[in-house]
Amino acid sequence: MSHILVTGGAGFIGSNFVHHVLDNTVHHVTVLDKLTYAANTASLEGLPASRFTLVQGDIADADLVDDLVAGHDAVVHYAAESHNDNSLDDPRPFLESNVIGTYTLLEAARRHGTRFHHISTDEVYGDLALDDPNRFTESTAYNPSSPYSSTKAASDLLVRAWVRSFGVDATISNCSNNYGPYQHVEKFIPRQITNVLTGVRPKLYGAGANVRDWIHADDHSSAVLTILEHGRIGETYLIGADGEMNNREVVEMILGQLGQPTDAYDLVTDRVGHDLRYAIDSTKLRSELSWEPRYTNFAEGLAATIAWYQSNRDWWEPQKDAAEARYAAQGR
Ligand code: NAD
Ligand code: TDX
Repeated sequence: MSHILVTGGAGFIGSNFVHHVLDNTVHHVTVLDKLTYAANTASLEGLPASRFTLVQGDIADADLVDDLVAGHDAVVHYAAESHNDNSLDDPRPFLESNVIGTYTLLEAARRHGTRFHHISTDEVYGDLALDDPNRFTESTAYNPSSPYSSTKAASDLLVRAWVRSFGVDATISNCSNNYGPYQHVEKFIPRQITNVLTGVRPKLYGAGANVRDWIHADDHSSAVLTILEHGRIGETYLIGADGEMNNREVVEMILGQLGQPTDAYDLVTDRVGHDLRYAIDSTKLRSELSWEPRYTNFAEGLAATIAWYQSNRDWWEPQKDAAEARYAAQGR
């Protein structure tokens, strides 16, 4: 049996991966999480105590990280400051967690010869024109736009350098926009669902024409486990499920599924530097490692996600006022 250290395992995608590993393998999981505003330990309730341990701590704490990495067979690194809007207000925590934190983990993996998988984003590639026939591939040049995406790009480059210079056994995955249960209400889809559930109109940035390539978090987790078990060391794999939609279409679908008029949203001040379109070509992952997404019907996945937010108000209500206060201060 392997012991896997999952950083950021109390966040949206990390907690989904923890459940996925415990449900589908015999591995033991330790979560290392700072428990920032973005974490929710309720996402980890009910896990088997014999196979799961939660450690509260910072991935930039070198002594703690060294101790933990020494006792594990693999590290799967999700921990990050993850929200673009916050990075535009205050970039420093993004540098500390995403860059220094990743560096700290890599040094420990190097010392202990530990398998390392780094979770990253398609945002490192910048954006595409709406009519560009191309999608991002593993060979697309890095061109990040925001403080958030530039720190993720920096962390990817650190991983590549630690593979080449120090022989760390690492892989990288860059995934498109995730949706599903347990996502923080600051993010687009949960913000709009919980707005409608609290009697507030959804807020679209700019004209709502920006395109995101949606993937269910369960599909992201199955892809990461596949890469951890079968990926080639030193390689990058793009993860996506062919889910391109513009933001207006998504808001209209949320409103429609919640029985509201589909034009009952507000257009608000655009995000500065707002990336226009992301689109992933995941051919390498599919052909080399035989991975396929299970959630290929976005409307069905969205309906299940809406149902989850409707029946889990205790999970998200405590975060909602603080998230909306941050948006109000930004005029959004
Ligand atoms: P999230 O904000 O929901 O969770 C991040 C978690 O990391 C939180 O639990 C937080 O407490 C923890 N964390 C932050 N800084 C830490 C530190 N210094 N030490 C220890 N723990 C710390 O984020 P998410 O949406 O689940 O994203 C997880 C990862 O996936 C990130 O690396 C992100 O870049 C990447 N990613 C996200 C998406 C997406 O659509 N959400 C898409 C592609 C990649
Ligand atoms: O209220 C909103 N209105 C709106 O129109 C919010 C919160 C967002 N938007 C737009 C901005 C984006 O075009 O919706 C789109 C999605 O926004 P976010 O949920 O903030 O996601 P994004 O900026 O695309 O980044 C996400 O995907 C890539 C994650 O937050 C990142 O962590 C991941 O790397």
